Amino acid sequence: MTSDESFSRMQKYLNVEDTLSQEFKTFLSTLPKIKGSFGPYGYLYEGFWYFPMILRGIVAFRRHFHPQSSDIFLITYPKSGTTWLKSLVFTIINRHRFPIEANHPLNTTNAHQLIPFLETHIYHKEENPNLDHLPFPRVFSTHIPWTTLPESIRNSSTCKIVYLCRNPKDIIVSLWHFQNKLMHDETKEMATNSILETFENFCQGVNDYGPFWRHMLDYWKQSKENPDKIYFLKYEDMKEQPSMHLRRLAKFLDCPFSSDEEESGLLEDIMKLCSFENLSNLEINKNGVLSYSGMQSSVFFRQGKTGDWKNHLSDEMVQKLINVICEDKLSGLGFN
Ligand code: PAP
Repeated sequence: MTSDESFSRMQKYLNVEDTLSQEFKTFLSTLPKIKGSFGPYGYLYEGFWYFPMILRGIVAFRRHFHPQSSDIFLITYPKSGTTWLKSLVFTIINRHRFPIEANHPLNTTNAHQLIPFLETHIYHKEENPNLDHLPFPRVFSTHIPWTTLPESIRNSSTCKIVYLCRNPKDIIVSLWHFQNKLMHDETKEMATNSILETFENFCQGVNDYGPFWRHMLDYWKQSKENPDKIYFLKYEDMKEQPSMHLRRLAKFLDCPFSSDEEESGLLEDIMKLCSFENLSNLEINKNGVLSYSGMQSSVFFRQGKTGDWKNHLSDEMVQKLINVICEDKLSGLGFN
């Protein structure tokens, strides 16, 4: 597929306005809306902002999804390391079925295809898709906030949730690059080119799935109350102490590493397979296209590092984010 064909498929995927049902349009008309920097309009639903295409998937998911007791949900705020988390969890839970060898699925398939997004993949095309073919345990991913998850998942005592969180300064920079990568000469309105605009929107919470701090805090609080159900992981910690966090993650997912596996160097092999350096250099991730969205797989790989915000955010911006947003919203809750 050429990049133009891929772009036109992606356009169709994002711009669903023409394909919305009358029922959904009526529903949208009841919601507060704001001109979006990415996409035509953002709509406020249960305290969070969404692009219509995403909201349609969320509504269908909430209406039709039935959790199974062994379901695993990988949840992130966008640009927090979703691709990495999907790669790691897929490899951990399938390590007996798919040993780390040349023909491992991650070598030929982008992680977003292996672990599908609920709202933008599974419930994007169909209102009520049949999920019977999925192997157990089923693993899904989503950016949906805690309070918008179906009650059946929130109340389940057996489903597991892994929430990956990232430094918001790096999220902003990653988001800005992502939006600009999706921008096309003819459709500049699709994305902003100014990091200041992305930054201001983020601070006001008016980007997809925003506000960030509420998204992250709700999962953090839930993880404190129910640590067997929600595992709260930080991108930066995973970078600093990968083995320790991989071990904890596998234990949380009820598939701990045996001492033989540890001694054989399996943890290091998993980290290597799922590393940014390895994945971003695979043909499938350099030139492949995601079948469900038409997006180039490469848009999910940029630097994969911590601290790039230092190259993009001014002191003033950092001060605003830390003082006004983070400390104001997070103080008193013991979140660092
Ligand atoms: P999302 O949009 O679905 O949430 P996500 O994977 O969170 O995808 O976004 C891409 C970010 O994860 C990029 O961050 P950056 O812009 O700061 O570089 C991307 O580089 C990073 N990323 C992708 N794969 C990996 C990986 N294997 N290890 C670490 N970071 C990764």
